[in-house]
Amino acid sequence: MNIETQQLQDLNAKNLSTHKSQFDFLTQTLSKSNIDVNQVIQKLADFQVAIPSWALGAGGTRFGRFSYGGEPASLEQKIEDIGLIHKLTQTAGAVSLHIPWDVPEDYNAIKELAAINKIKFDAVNSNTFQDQKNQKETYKYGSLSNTSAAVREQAIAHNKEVVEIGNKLGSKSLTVWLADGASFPGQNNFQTALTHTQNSLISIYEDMPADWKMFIEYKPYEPYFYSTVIQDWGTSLMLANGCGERAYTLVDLGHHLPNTNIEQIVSILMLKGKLGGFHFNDSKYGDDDITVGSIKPYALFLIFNELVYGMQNNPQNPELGWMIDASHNLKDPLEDLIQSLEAIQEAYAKALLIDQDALRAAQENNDVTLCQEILQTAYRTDVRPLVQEARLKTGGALNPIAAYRELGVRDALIKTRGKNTVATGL
Ligand code: LRH
Ligand code: MN
Ligand code: MN
Repeated sequence: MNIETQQLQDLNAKNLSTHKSQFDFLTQTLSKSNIDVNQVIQKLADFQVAIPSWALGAGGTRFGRFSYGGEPASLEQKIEDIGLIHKLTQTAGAVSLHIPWDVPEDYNAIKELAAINKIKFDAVNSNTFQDQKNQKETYKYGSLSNTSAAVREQAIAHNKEVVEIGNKLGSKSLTVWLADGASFPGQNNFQTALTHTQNSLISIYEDMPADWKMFIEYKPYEPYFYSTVIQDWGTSLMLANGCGERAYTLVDLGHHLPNTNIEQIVSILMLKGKLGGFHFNDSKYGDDDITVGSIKPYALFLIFNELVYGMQNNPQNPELGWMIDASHNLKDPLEDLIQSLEAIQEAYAKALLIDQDALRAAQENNDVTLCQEILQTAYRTDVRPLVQEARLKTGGALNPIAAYRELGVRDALIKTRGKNTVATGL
């Protein structure tokens, strides 16, 4: 399945005049508030989010898995799927690989295919939360934190191998997420587990090429339910500091207890120059991994407000690795990812409209009402014409979901790949 530029232009032509009038109206309104619309559009066009290699098939729950049909059976097909999403949205110019779910067989062929589809290789993810075939030691009682040196060594070696794989593809960062923890009080010695984890991470860190970054992801619970070794951003930051300059915290939106103020975490990590990567998703209860912006779009906007502030005011923080980490079992996985990308772009666009100078002045004057007005004026603006204009400029679809359906992408994929397909992932 291939989407031709001409096909998109033909589809866009049908809605062009409506778009133009909406865009012109919004531009006039925003210009009155001294907003440089062209600059906003350029920022939106430049913003690229990596698609996780584990989210292209229908996800499962721990109770079951239902095939969606036409799912990718190989890494090649996954790259092709990301190529389709990127063609439509012009926002998905990267892939984040999970190893060993998606180890390339032929590196040159994969690199070539990715280049054709204009896809870069973003952070590579290690996996020490499942035992793999022919693996000597088990991760049942943890990996980098395990009481057994042999298990820790195996997990360290796996992470080093993931870096090697990523290096051959042009990746520049490793994301480490550990399931390590305990389900029962007394099961673990907290101090020993953390000390082992720090030492294991240092060993991986010291082996990374000099231009690589390490992202340390935290999560409060699941799969274990009493304690998790890297439970929160403070623990992650402590471990990152213990490794060195190129180790950072990774924030996954789903990895917080209900009502946690994630935007404040983002802000403080950027102040300290230690926010490295981001996993977008949304949730109602726990690490639900559902479509970005589907439950708490205002929270997402507030997070983007801090990200925009940090990108403008915190040169000590590196450029961030943006990734989606969402996957579920109901919608067409590609439509789901397109919706996530749109939600990200919208939240970013709204945050770019915030009058930062006015907000700062209102904060200094303790004008609480005005602070809220400034934020909500930006939030209540319908920014979709800006996001559409950015897509139009870069050759994408004005309406990606509508285009996806009109082009019959899923039917074409089912035709070539079959109805009862299963992709690697969760
Ligand atoms: C853990 C997690 C982590 C994994 C991914 C599959 O919940 O967020 O990032 O690598 O899910
Ligand atoms: Mn994650
Ligand atoms: Mn998660």
